[in-house]
Amino acid sequence: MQMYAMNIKPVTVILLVLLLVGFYYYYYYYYYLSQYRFNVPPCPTSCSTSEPKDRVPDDVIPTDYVFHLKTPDQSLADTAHLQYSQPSIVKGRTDVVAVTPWLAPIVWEGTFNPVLLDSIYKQKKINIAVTVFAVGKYIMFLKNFLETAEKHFFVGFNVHVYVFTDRPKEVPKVNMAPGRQLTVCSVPSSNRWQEISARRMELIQKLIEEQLRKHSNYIFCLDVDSQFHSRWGTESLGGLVAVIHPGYYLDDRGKFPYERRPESRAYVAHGEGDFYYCGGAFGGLLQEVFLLANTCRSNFEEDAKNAIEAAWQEESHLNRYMWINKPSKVLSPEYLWQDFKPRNPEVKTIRFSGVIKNYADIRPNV
Ligand code: UD2
Repeated sequence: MQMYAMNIKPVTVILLVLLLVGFYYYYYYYYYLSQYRFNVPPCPTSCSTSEPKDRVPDDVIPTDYVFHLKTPDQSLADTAHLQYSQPSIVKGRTDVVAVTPWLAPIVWEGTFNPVLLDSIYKQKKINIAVTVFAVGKYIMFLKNFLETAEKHFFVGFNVHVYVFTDRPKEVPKVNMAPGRQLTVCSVPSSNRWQEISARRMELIQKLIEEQLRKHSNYIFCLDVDSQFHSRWGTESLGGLVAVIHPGYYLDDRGKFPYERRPESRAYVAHGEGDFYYCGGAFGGLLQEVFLLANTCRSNFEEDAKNAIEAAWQEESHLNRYMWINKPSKVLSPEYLWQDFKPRNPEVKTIRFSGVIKNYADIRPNV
């Protein structure tokens, strides 16, 4: 009996050790894999950017919204949506580049078929959220923004516009088509425009976390001092979507107004970077925009603790983020032109543009 007990002890100890080692590996791999679930690449060694730790739970949206594009329903009596022109791999735009070096599409007029794309996304019954901030005197831009959005932005789709303002009573009444709605969110005013602009990331992150989960599939975050001129639709949908800034796309990247101080978490060194993207328009799937907003916000706050504000506030942080986390779709400057700029020949259509404004009149500070 005693001999039996003595033999049992080492076996029990070995089993316990094996069990503990098993648990350790299970947790290590679970944590490791969950870090990369949304394709957030590891930080390069030169990078001081803190990568986000918070995750939106998996149930926000099924991944097939990006990758699974299914031919529209063939059983419908009306087959007009199937009669689109034949695609070609040798004929098309030759005056612009329509793909990035990491093989993301760059969307220009003439590179997509709107009828085909709409019919694919129509059957997915997608919901699109839009954020727009109209704080202080910027409320004056809201009416035109909303009215032109009704005419051109995802016409025929479910669109929910979230207006963030300190002047809720001044939000204009704009007739919206069925399936489209507007929610006003009150935010405090500020006497620094830089803070208003930069705080958007924090509020976008909170909106996704607290309200959009399970309601929306995609989100676009747009500047209010802008207007739509022609179609902005399903061709713009993607995981992480960035818009090329109209002011710099012909320049050498050395001239891009990236944040150049290494002390800042928005830093991009000379000789690095891809494109210069707009802070005034970006979007994508909820999870991706959540990660972007969360990272930009925490890096902005970290900079503030060290008494540094990036050259172009959240636009600088966004540029840093998009350099590390390559956008899966890039929208050409058709998607954010500037009204004071004459149209360049490669820009066949202007879809959205920043209106002419007098900064001294509308900003709370200079
Ligand atoms: C650029 C960007 C902008 C932002 C900024 C840097 C474009 C077209 N614009 O524009 O997105 O990255 O650089 O901070 O890429 N706002 C208010 N009230 C204010 C001030 C700003 O509501 O008093 C909101 C409003 O939605 C506005 C946005 O913040 O559209 C950006 O501010 P801006 O238009 O004054 O910034 P701007 O022209 O320097």
